[in-house]
Amino acid sequence: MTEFSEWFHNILEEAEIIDIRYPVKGMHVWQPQGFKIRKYTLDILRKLLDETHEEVLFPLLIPEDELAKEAIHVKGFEEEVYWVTHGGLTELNKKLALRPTSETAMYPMFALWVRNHNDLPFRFYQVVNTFRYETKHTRPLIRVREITTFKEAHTVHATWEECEEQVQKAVQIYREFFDTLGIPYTITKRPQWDKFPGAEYTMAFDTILPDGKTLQIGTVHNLGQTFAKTFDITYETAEGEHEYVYQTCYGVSDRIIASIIGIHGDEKGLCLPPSVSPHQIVIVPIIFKKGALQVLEFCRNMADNLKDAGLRVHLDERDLRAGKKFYEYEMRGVPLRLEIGPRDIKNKNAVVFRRDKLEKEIINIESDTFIHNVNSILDDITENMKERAWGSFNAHIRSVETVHEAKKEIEENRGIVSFYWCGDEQCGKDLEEKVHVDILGIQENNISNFKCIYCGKTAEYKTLIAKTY
Ligand code: A5A
Ligand code: MG
Ligand code: ZN
Repeated sequence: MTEFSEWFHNILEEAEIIDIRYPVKGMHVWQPQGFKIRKYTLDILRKLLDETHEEVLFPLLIPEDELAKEAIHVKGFEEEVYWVTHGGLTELNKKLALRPTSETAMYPMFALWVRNHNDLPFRFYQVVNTFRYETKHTRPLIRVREITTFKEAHTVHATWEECEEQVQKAVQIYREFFDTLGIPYTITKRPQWDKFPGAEYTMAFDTILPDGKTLQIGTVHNLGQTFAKTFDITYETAEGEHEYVYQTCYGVSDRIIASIIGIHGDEKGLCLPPSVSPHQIVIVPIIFKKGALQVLEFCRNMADNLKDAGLRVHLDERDLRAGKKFYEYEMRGVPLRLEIGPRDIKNKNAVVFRRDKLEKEIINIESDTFIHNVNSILDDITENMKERAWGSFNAHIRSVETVHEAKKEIEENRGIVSFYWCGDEQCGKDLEEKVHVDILGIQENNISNFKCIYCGKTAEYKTLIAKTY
């Protein structure tokens, strides 16, 4: 693969996912193909969340005084907030922030909604656009200033234990979500200096893009009672006392789509998991002058049958060379291609091309089990893509025993390097500077008999470092 970022930009353009020519930095246009991938991806996520959450929709604008209430939170976002200062020509007497995230939009309302212990827990989510004036280099879908696909969940609990449980449940939901998409990940607890502003702690999912740099693709935050105290969110206990609630929030973004594209793609272009591909199957009729109509009719009938079975199928009747069509659908990442000519109809067998393996198989097209067989191939594609992605991911995680080794591994092979670390902030920051990496976080607690790779003190944590996006 050519340099990843070049490949990535080219495929976004060629496959008509995103148009980056919109004249505001960090803000881009979803084109129909991209929008469909986004939609199917969100469908999967919604389905997972809807089992235990309710979807809501809060306003985009947050009054300055609400945003400012939680001091640590606002400090974390102060350099990234876009402000609305005018209504027409009139200067507003209270500035309004474009939400960088929605804690300070939602929690004043939560304070009104939460009354009694019987009301709890609350589990809400919304899918919205959020705005962050990012100062680091912006990249489409990866670091944007308008995050167009910000799924944020916010939960409210009566006890710390329930809150902790919810963190685990959220991690489990994201696991399932990324597993469905075949996106590999590590789960770590971020260092204290890198947690979400206002959180007790942050759990993060990171994946590795083809250039060996990691991308944070999701975070789950235990907010404890920090926001509850700031926004006065209390509930009445069974004993009639008023207690502050405990909260969590967790989010994912457009980076999911970036990962699907980056991780599964290859030199031919996109390779989409069937679950999110706008077309799961394309039928390409192989037409000769003789018998053309018969082939088309057969293909239309086949397309109808596949559609009736709930599959997203496209019959390409355009008067173009088959080879040109093959090239296009390979580039667009369509998982399965069926090639149907007069001889195939006669023999009841056709060529089916798998985008993941770039291999052809023969499939019986007239048996009762045709639909079943197509479905099993699609399942096998999903499974194969997932295995392949995890294989490559695991090959890019190596554990080391010295700082020198860590530096060498990162410089030569990128990816993720793991070792034991004491957990001390100053030690961690020195290490980050010395090795030119970021600490992703800690993986396991309560390890004994190991020494910190950097300072030599007792190490309690297996720690992951990487060059990050
Ligand atoms: N309220 C919580 C959920 C929150 O805002 N968490 S967060 O700040 O960590 O953002 C959630 C996720 O959004 C991150 O894990 C990251 O995957 C993604 N994200 C953050 N900034 C982004 C940006 N500028 N562009 C694209 N995705 C971004
Ligand atoms: Mg930031
Ligand atoms: Zn140390």
